[in-house]
Amino acid sequence: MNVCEPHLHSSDSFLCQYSSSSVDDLLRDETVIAVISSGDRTSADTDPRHLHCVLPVLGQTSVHEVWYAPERVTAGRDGDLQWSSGEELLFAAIEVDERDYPSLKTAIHHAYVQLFDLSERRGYPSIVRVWNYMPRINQGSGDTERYRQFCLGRQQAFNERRYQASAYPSACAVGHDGHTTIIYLLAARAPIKHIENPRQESAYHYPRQYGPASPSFARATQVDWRRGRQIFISGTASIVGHESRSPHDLAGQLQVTLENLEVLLGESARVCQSGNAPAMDLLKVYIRHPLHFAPVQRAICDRFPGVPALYLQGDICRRELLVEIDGVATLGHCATCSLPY
Ligand code: 3EB
Repeated sequence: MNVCEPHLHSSDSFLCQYSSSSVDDLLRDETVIAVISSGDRTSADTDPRHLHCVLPVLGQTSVHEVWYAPERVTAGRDGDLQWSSGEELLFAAIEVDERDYPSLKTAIHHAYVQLFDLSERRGYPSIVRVWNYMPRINQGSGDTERYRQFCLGRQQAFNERRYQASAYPSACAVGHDGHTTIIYLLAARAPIKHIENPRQESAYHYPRQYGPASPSFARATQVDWRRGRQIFISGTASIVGHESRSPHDLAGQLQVTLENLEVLLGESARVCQSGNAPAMDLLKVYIRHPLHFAPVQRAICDRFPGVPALYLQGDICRRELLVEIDGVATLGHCATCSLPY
């Protein structure tokens, strides 16, 4: 009898881990493709694999998000870009100071075009996941709101580089109090599959009331690495259909958000023809008000016991939203017979 054992468990994500080791120690490992630091800046970022993010860490002092390739990586800088790559995977990042551009929209457009062109040039055309951290995301009213201007610049870049909506990557877009926008991404050599959430309107189909350009992202993305199949989950918040639920109400939003994640994990299993729901490996939680940290942490630990979670203070792109959760999950499948468990 041929018995398939799961090759991966939720507790041993092979791709990403949180660590509080020193940046220097982490970078000494040549299979580390990226170290994203949050919290206090503890070292000069000279290595192109290291990126410092301005979002304050809640509940800890400083934590690093560490991404691994199974093999030694190559790294470099290219104009404003920093990147590193392994055989299957590219990490790329850009920090843009919008004061160097006519507008936020043009700065974002420029950043995205550069990231897309680098991914193409280096041979990783499948953009899996993008993290967007921008200053004062909720400032401005109506269509001048900065998040909406950001969406315009981003959409223009996707259009120009001929990405169809079905190729939009998973993403998150979170605000902070700093001055520069930080965008980083992971891209793959191999084809990938994007997944939508049946409980939510696709963001790229949000109606006009949310801005002149719909947000360009997928709800989740499936990637088959040699090491196994992973699901990247976009920032997920208290939105059903296209409407915010439980505005300004933390308990209500946590419930809706966790339900949205549940539905998305179920949909990922369905799309990937897996009998099992993906196992959550890691969570990244954005919280608007630092005082909400304890109740958010409690809800997350109840629902995802034992799953490492990083809590950051960040502004969610709709003012009435208080919390957003993203993460990485593993979908087990048998590497030898390709059958789902
Ligand atoms: C939402 O579902 C909440 O603009 O890249 C989540 C994930 C959100 C990504 C983005 C925005 C983005 O619309 C906000």
